[in-house]
Amino acid sequence: MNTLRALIFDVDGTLADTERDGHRPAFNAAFAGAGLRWHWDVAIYGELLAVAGGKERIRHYAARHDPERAAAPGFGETVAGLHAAKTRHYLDHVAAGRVPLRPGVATLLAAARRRGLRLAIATTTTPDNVEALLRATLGPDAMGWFAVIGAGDVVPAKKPAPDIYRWVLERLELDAADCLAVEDSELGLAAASTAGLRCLVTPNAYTAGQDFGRAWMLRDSLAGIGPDELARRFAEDPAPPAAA
Ligand code: XBP
Ligand code: MG
Repeated sequence: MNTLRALIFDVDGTLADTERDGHRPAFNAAFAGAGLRWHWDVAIYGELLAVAGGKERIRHYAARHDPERAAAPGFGETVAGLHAAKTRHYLDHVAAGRVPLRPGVATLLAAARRRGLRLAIATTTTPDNVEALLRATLGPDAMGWFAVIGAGDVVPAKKPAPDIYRWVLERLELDAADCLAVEDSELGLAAASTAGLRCLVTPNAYTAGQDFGRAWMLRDSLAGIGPDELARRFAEDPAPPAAA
């Protein structure tokens, strides 16, 4: 029997709907600021979400839509500059309080803390973005709620690689079999599952319709689910297969 000891949350799409009206316009503002005629509309951005990570997403798009520029010397610095500008735009947006948490998230986090569960973050997004969101939505002490925050380039391979979950598990000093991942996407589910974690998936408008066959639990939202029920269900279920 396994005991639930920690919840490991993805950020984008899971804690908050950050993509369509947060990251996407920030990318577009960075492109416009650099004089590029690139624009990611809602549909294009949905397709680009198949690539995790902002810098990786820019490179992927450029290779297909602006191949000469992408092949030119110095394009690596161009990407770094665009991404830094994008992050500044995104941080302004979040700090202004324009990105609320998804329903049930704040309640679940607070209840999990009261129950003594440890909390952690495993995300591909930039660390500053995580801090800005937690502070803007949960208050100035919110970073301290999380025992481990794994974000951005701390691991070279982003989701669906399991690396960020393994990085977090190592620092939590817990077995995957005693932790639950919370994700919104197929990429995130793959990362968590390959790391040997059970995964609760709560899809959003961009990820609904993806394949969540490997999910331990699938819910429209985190509202109405508490740590007691999660821990009970967790204890009843056999451990997932050992991590690959
Ligand atoms: C989220 C992402 C992130 C954001 C952009 O994936 O892919 O890259 O879209 O953030 P997940 P950065 O929710 O699976 O972690 O621009 O800071 O990379
Ligand atoms: Mg996500």
